[in-house]
Amino acid sequence: MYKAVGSRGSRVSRVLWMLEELGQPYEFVEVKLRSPEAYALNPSGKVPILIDGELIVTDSAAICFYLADKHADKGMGADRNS
Ligand SMILES: N[C@@H](CCC(=O)N[C@@H](CS)C(=O)NCC(=O)O)C(=O)O
Repeated sequence: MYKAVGSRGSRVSRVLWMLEELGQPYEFVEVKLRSPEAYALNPSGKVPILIDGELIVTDSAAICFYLADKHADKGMGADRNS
């Protein structure tokens, strides 16, 4: 299951919205900005952070593109053929 890491009111809401739109189950892991928990996952200490198994993806836009590509069947990504 995906883990969406962030603090309430942060850009993690973009990731949660994307996961909801894709119908993917996820766990919201609340961490404070620039906390030891955030730094452990992202050298900048910033959120949001997506954990997908062994993979860690940071930056809300990158996370949304990653999810859109991974779940291309849901039609949330760019149509690179047009
Ligand atoms: N471009 C990044 C920006 C990430 C970012 O600045 N996140 C804020 C929370 S919304 C943060 O962690 N701020 C902590 C800081 O800059 O010290 C993204 O879209 O994810």
